[in-house]
Parts: sequence; structure tokens; C-alpha cells
Amino acid sequence: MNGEPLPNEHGAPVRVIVPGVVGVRNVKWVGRVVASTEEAEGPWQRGLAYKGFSPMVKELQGIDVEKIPSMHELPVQSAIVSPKPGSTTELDDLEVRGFAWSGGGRGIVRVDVSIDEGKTWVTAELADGKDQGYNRAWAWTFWEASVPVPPELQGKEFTVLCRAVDSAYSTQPERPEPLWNLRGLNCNCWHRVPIRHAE
Ligand SMILES: Nc1nc2c(c(=O)[nH]1)N[C@H]1C(S)=C(S)[C@@H](COP(=O)(O)O)O[C@H]1N2
Ligand SMILES: [Mo]
Repeated sequence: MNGEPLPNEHGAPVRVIVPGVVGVRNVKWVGRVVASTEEAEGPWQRGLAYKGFSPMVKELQGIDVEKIPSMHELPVQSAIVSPKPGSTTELDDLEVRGFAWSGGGRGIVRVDVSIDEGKTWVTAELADGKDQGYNRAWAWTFWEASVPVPPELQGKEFTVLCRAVDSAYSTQPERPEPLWNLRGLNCNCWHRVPIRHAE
């Protein structure tokens, strides 16, 4: 892993790597591999562990969980690493850095950053990870943006937002509420980091 022998906690001696797919399919400490035309037994593949439901589903009564497809590929996602939530900046050009990823090997084609709740956006520079093969982008793409703090936000508290676009031109939804689900999975709405500007 990362050029070193695989450590025990990450699955040594043998781990399955299923690129572009949710972590749970990357089984650690593999003992046996069986080829089958049937989905694997057990809660992690057939049960509700990695299944999505409508926000209206608050309990499983009357739902045939086995009929709902399990998650494999994931939706496009991005996160801000810097600045940290609650931090103060004195810069008039805010340096924002983070990473983005999408399922199924779909690469990241664009990341947008906003400090005014999405009224205006600055497109980030894509860095390490941007040159992965088409539909073979298994790793994160790092990005950075320089966002000018307008006079009306100087000395104020505001929220830094980001959202990514993948090679399918899918993007992230604005709010978490319509994504709410029983298992709390796939919440890929805009990442929000509240900060303060000091004059
Ligand atoms: N044998 C085994 N493999 C497993 C798990 C497990 O509980 N047992 N957890 C899975 C889940 S849910 C995730 S998210 C990843 C986490 O891998 P990591 O610890 O290398 O990040 O391992 C997966 N592989
Ligand atoms: Mo997981």
C-alpha cells in the first residue's frame, strides 16, 4: 500500500482491491474466493448496510430490502481541506485547497469554489490526479483555488463551499436534507467550511 508492504489493519496478507467501488467491497484478510452467479450472502452485500432509501423511509416495515440494489460505484464528492472550519484569515485572496473523487473511475473535470452561498464561483486549478486515464481515475484529484474576498465580506464571517463535476458531468447537490436516508449514506452535498475574515 503506497509502496510499502500491506499492514495488517489494512488487510495483510491479501486484500481485494475493487477500484472505483465503495470501500466495503475491498475485502481485507481474504481467505477464499468463490466465483458465483449469485450475489454474496450476508448483511454487507444483501442486507441494508450499503443500500439507499428515500428520505420518507424511516423504518423497514413492508420493504423487501433484498430487492434494493446494493451500492457499488459512488456519486461525485469533494471536500475542502484548507482553510479549517472556524479559522480566521487576514488574506484578501483566500487560498482554498481540497480533493475530489467520483465512483466507477470517473475523473474530475472541474471543481468550483464559492464564498457567497453559490451566487458566484471560482473554478479551481486541478493538480495531482487530474491526468488519470479516462474512466480509470481510481484516486483522488487534488485542487486549489484563490478566491478574492470582496469588500462586503471583509471583516465578516462567511462559508467557503466547493462542488465537483465528474467525467459524466454529474455534480453535487446543494443541500443534505433531500438526500437524508436511513443509513446516512452517499451524502455528497456541497462541502461547507465556516470561516472569518479579519481586516
Ligand atoms: N474482512 C473485512 N474487510 C473489510 C471490512 C471488514 O469489516 N472486514 N470493512 C470494509 C469497509 S466497510 C471499509 S470502509 C474498508 C476500510 O478499509 P481501510 O481500513 O483500509 O480504510 O474495509 C472494508 N474491508
Ligand atoms: Mo465502510
